[in-house]
Amino acid sequence: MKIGGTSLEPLFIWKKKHSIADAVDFATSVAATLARLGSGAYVAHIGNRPAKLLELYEREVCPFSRKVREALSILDLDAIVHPCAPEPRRFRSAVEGYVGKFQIPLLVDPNTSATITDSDAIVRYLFRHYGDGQVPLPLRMGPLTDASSKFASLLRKSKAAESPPTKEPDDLLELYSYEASPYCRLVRETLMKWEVPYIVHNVARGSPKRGAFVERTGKMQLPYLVDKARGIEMFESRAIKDYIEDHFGSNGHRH
Ligand SMILES: N[C@@H](CCC(=O)N[C@@H](CS)C(=O)NCC(=O)O)C(=O)O
Repeated sequence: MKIGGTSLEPLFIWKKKHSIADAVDFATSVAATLARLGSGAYVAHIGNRPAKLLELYEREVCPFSRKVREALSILDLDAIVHPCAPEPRRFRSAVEGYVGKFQIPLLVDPNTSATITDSDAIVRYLFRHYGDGQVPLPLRMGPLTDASSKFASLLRKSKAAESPPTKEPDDLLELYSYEASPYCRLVRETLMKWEVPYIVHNVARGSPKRGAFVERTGKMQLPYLVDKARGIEMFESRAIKDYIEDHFGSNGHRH
């Protein structure tokens, strides 16, 4: 069909592949990024690199965890992520073991043996140890930072549904991502839902790791999932979400 010389075919194909619910889901993910003024979209302030991977216990929809993920993206830092669902199960005792109670975000740095809670303390620590010591404005506006992050969490609250525990994967998944990407968020939410631990390779805009990524995959597109145990690598948030649901969700034990 053509209107005013413009073919509407692409629109119909898009509608067939995506439901209205998908469109709303993506729109609120974009809005969450906008609420935080795109913080975590660009790399900056890079300093020393850690020899061993940092470990983060967090929750995708937790406003305080978001601040820490933004800092990791800005500083181009990878980490082992232990995503905690709203009713945390898999990592509850590990967090309680470190903190004495369940509180996230929790950063464990095996390089310095530091164990830090409180998002502002973690952000300051990261920029001091792995940056140039300067915390960027969107992360140091106190109550305004927290309010905008809480608003972003509100927009994605429906993604925090409770899920039954599932089998832990044998090997850590690896996700190429960055905090401000609306598509990457959809994947991270699915990992949170099933509490699937993974290594996050943050490759925000300007990341020095982007060249190697393109060499490896042939193009610059995120998210990108690697499941070494199964020899799987894939693009496309929808396909990755389905893959996680199929292999690590409630049907995971069947694979
Ligand atoms: N001031 C702390 C607040 C952290 C906080 O309130 N975290 C919540 C999650 S957003 C929590 O751990 N709640 C306990 C629970 O979920 O059981 C920070 O900035 O990190």
